[in-house]
Amino acid sequence: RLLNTMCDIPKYFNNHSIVFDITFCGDWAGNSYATSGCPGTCPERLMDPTNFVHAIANITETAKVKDLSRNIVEPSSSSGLTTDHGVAIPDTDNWLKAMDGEHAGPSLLEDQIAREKIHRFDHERIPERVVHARGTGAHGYFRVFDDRAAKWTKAGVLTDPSRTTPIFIRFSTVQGSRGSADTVRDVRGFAIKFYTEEGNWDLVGNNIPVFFIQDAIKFPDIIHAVKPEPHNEVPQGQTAHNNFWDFVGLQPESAHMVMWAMSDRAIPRSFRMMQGFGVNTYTLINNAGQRVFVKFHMTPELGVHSLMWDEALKIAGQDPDFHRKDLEEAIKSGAYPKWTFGIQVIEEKDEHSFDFDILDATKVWPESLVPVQPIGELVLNRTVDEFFPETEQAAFCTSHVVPGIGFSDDPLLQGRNFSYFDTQITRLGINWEQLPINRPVCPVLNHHRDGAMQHRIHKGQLNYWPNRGSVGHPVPTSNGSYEEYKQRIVGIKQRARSAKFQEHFNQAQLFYNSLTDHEKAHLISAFSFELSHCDDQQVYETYTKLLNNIDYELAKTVAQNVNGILPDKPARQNHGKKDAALSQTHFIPKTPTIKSRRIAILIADGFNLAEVESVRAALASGLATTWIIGPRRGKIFAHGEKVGGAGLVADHHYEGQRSTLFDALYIPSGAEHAKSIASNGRAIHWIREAFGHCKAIGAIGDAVPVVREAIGLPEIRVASSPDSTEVQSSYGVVTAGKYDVKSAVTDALEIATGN
Ligand code: HDD
Repeated sequence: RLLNTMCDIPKYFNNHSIVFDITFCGDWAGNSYATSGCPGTCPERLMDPTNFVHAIANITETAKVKDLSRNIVEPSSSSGLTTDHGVAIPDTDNWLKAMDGEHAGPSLLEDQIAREKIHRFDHERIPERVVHARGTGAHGYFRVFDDRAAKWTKAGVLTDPSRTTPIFIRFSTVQGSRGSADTVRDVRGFAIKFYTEEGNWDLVGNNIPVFFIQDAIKFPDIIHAVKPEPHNEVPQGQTAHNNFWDFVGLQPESAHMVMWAMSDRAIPRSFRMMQGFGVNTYTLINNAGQRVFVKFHMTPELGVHSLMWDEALKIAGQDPDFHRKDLEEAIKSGAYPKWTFGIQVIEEKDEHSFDFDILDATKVWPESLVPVQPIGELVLNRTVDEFFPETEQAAFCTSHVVPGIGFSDDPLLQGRNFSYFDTQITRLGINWEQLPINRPVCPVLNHHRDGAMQHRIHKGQLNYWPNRGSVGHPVPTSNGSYEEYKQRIVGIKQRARSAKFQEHFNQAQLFYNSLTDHEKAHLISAFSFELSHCDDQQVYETYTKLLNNIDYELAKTVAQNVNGILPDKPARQNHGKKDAALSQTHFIPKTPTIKSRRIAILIADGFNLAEVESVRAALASGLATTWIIGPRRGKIFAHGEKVGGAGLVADHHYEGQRSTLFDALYIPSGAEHAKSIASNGRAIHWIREAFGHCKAIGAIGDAVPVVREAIGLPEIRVASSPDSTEVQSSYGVVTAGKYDVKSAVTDALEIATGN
């Protein structure tokens, strides 16, 4: 009977392969069990959580892909078009009409086929996320390097190196609506769903390690202030407006996060080149029941890189889907985005040993005090098959953790734990966790029933607990279950914040001090841009005044730029402390890489083909992608080649793309080709703009004077003679009189090894 029942169980678990971890009780194999129970007290023993037969799924990297495959509809040419109720349709182009001979008559409401098509269309949209509406997602996996985290946590996902846990990540912006541009200045969401053997773990973080507010009750205020203003729904995808700056000017706890949001972090080059942070303080619990505080970190393999503000603004118009396409392009080309997963750990005994409260989400745990310990890696290796059912219907909850991971009293996290489940009910309905992208790959069995869009059909009579049932019905179990950490709580009920939560400027200053000069300059420009967009004098004056609490020079410069309040002395002394890991330059990979970088090759008829081919091959060896940009999209003829020859097919016309969409520019030699480029305004603009955005430019032979002229910088170093293969590099411009095609192999090797 037991075996028969076991054979039935997979049905409850949607036919997943299941590894049973069974404790037999006594002589339970007796066949009189069903009617009279096993000798002694079997039914009671079953109800005793310690004896529950617990099923654990054997999850692999592809488990979620397999799970989703149950819902995949393959394109099919063999089956005809049907209605939703499966009836074949002969014509989906013409509404049923009462035709008057050859002339159109009224369309008939009786046409159930047309009605169905229109009904379905009318209801295609669901509410967009109240924040983070614009986003994109991908599948991948997570694994740990070894079991080094086992001393802190019993979570298998964080300690068992034999596991490969499937993941889904959704990146997002915060302010804009679903159709807003990717490259706006904004925080980026970094939400991860780990489909673990013990259930789903959702880590819902950002690319900035701190938050605007300390207490979740302020969330509606900050979001109302940042979102488009209520009277005219302006602006879209921007914080550059009165309401945002009004709020943060009156809310000094936001000061630290505002510094990050005005830094280059808020205009990433790619989702693949951002750090991710869990932001809130969580806890880890080990097998001995001991607890530590933890923060989660994701560090990108490619380093942390940003756009320049001018680029970000232009790309928002030129290619509003820039980040979305970048992620797809990288995954499809095999340059799988990868992050090291690390943790910062603080022992319970040290909770109060810092000059900030470790439960305050407006503070980082400086890495100089609490180092990040790498424990695993995340890789994205699969794009979604369809955006809506996967990315749009993906729904995350900070409250979804697995045994071994817990919460802290971080007041922001506590509120988040309520809010996410709640919002999914509005967006997707109460059964949102049954949607393919959200459902766990391990068994889900309980007495929750019904609700709109219920997809599960539970067999049996019993939908409550306790019940008179036996095997096949879920019973509470302590075997591998989630157990709350036994935390002693003593308190006086009051609306208040603890003392250390009152200090707001130390870490804003630490962040500013830690930036390089160019990062500081970018930050000053960002403040100046944003506050210039505020036309309410009270707003920009209040904020420039607040800046003086962070840094006197910063406040002075911004105040001058935007006509704010010019301070005559610092509002508080700069403590002068720095932390290297706060500057994004800290994350430049030890071995520089051009993997997945986009390089534009600007050509015209008469270019040097052999040179282009060998440079391309060298770049490809470093896994960069090259794009031919020509005076027309189609064949461009090389020097010595007849019109009508094979040519090199340009991927884009000069007007079809802009330098902003590429990381570097290379112009080969070739006299006629160089002459054409020099006389084409758009081609010159390509060179000037690339230089203005500090992109690497390579030019050889006849292209060198063209580049020099376009940039208007005679100081650029060039080879001593046009025949020289000697490479000169200055101001990011690399030139040579001649390219020794044979050296392509050496160049490739240097590129591939990052030298
Ligand atoms: Fe939130 C979405 C990140 C504070 C309430 N949040 C959302 C998403 C991310 C974050 C990445 C998008 C998830 C997705 O891709 O579907 N939120 C954060 C971080 C926070 C934070 C890092 C601070 C540490 N959030 C926060 C607070 C509240 C919310 C304090 C409410 C009290 N967040 C929501 C939400 C959203 C959301 C309204 C909108 C869509 C969703 O949840 O699923 O519930």
